[in-house]
Amino acid sequence: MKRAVTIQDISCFGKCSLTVALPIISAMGIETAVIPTAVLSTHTGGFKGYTFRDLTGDIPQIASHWEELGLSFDAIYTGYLGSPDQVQIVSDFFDSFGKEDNFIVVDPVMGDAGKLYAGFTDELVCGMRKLCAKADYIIPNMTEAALLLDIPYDENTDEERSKDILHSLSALGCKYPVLTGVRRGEEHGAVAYDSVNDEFKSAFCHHVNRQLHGTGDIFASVFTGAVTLGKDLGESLNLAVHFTSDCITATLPHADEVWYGSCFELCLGDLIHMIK
Ligand code: PXL
Repeated sequence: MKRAVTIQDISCFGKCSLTVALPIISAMGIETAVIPTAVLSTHTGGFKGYTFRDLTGDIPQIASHWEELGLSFDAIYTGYLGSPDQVQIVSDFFDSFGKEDNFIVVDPVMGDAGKLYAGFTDELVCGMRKLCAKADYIIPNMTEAALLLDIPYDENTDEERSKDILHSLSALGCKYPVLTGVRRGEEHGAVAYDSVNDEFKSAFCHHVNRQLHGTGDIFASVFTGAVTLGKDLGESLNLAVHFTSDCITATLPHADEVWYGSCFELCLGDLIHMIK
């Protein structure tokens, strides 16, 4: 059985980060260990007055206990990190647990639609850039790619620009950058660059016009799970694009009640079939 560890916050209500990654990666038949980086009462998108308990100090203690136990992971996947200190600690975790025969996925969660998420600073952006250099796969959206590359945000994701951005992202040091939220006419999807073989991959499906919180986390979780199961870059991209789109579609009839996230739970059964 494969084993992954995911390092990100737990937003107690709101369907993102760990409350998405844990059920999705587990449903894919992968043992999923977690390191919660912070506990929030809700996610920060649209809720007011949320609580935030920083667990930065716990991360090195958890890591050293795991080192004593001799634990190892097939995949290490990080998402939302709440502070620049956390970025450094996660970087140390990569040094301890990253091996020749496993891989690291960094989802540089920092913002969307051209805006940084609440509480994020330039220092965190700088730290995230360094973390991306240590990753095998990074999964930014256009906002995060612009922040990582220090270029102005621009929604244009035509083929030439996406390829330029992927090239520049790979120059940060990661082998396989993946760019999400890419539009091509009526289609929506993701593109990736395999810098080892100098090949581009892409996956698209029909665009569903609805922005929902946590869809980036759904994409990154399915993608990480698929690579962990040994699927290649193109297949993993395809699965992540189609499953994320299915989750958005499944949410449409409930979109007024569930404004804070997607009804991904309704699609978990299908995911089990999609990976066969
Ligand atoms: O989905 C990304 C995410 C993760 N964690 C927290 C968030 C967000 C996006 O808003 O607020 C706490």
